Amino acid sequence: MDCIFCKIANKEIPSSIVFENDRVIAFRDINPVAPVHILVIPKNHVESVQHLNEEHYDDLKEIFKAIKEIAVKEGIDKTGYRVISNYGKDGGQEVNHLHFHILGGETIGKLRC
Ligand code: D5M
Repeated sequence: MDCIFCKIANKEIPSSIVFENDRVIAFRDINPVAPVHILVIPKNHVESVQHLNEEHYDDLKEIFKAIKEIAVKEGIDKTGYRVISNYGKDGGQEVNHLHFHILGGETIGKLRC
């Protein structure tokens, strides 16, 4: 499968990794729209929120644990941040591997990514 985020998860292409465990990897967005802009993904390929089912629940648990931990590491746990997952054409999804954007480091306007 030709998936850029699978390649990042498999370390086939470089990325700026900020968190990793056996299920989840997080890296800095290549086109940041905020001072802190990090993508959190499951290592196992799943296309989007709309494609999730029970077999992914353990990954989701780890993703949201990771988001909290990353926020603390990045120093945005007190000031706040936004978590976004785009799906499909109208949602503006560009990469078809489930990912959660973490945006922070300044007051985030309504629409960004
Ligand atoms: O957002 C997909 C996001 O993925 C977009 O903000 C750019 C980012 N991106 C694409 N390729 C890379 C690499 N190689 N490293 C880091 N970030 C990347 P979406 O929600 O699908 O619109």
